[in-house]
Amino acid sequence: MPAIRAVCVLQGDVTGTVYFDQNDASGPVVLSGSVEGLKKGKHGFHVHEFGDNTNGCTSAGAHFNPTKLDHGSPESEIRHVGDLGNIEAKSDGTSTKVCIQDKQISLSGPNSIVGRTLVVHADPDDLGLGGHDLSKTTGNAGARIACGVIGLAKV
Ligand SMILES: [Cu+2]
Ligand SMILES: [Zn+2]
Repeated sequence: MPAIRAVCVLQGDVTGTVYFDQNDASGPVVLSGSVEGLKKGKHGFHVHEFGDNTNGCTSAGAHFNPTKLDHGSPESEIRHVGDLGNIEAKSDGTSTKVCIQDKQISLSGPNSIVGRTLVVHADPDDLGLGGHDLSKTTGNAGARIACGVIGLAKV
């Protein structure tokens, strides 16, 4: 299988560009890029089900969850495929590097995230452990402050 690359341009209250690279269809996907303008702290970072932004980030639906499990940490066996945890801004308004490697998302097959939406949230994702009503569905990560559709890119 040839390497596949996808890209997402994030737009909203913050902006960013994130690349997704996968060398082997059964191997990990490496995310790289940056998000500009975040408030200091952790921000939930997920792939949501639909590549639909007709009514803003809301139209992207829930977390991409083809295996019908509860929300969780990216390291957990029990998680949504779209659960990428958090990105963390070191201080207000600066550029935050995205540097994530994930074994569940893919750029082809049943776990493909191509044509879906990447969302950045206002608040930290509690990784399913917060004890809040929303912990097991969204990680209680708050508003969707930026999003973009993930599309195929030139390798
Ligand atoms: Cu989300
Ligand atoms: Zn989730």
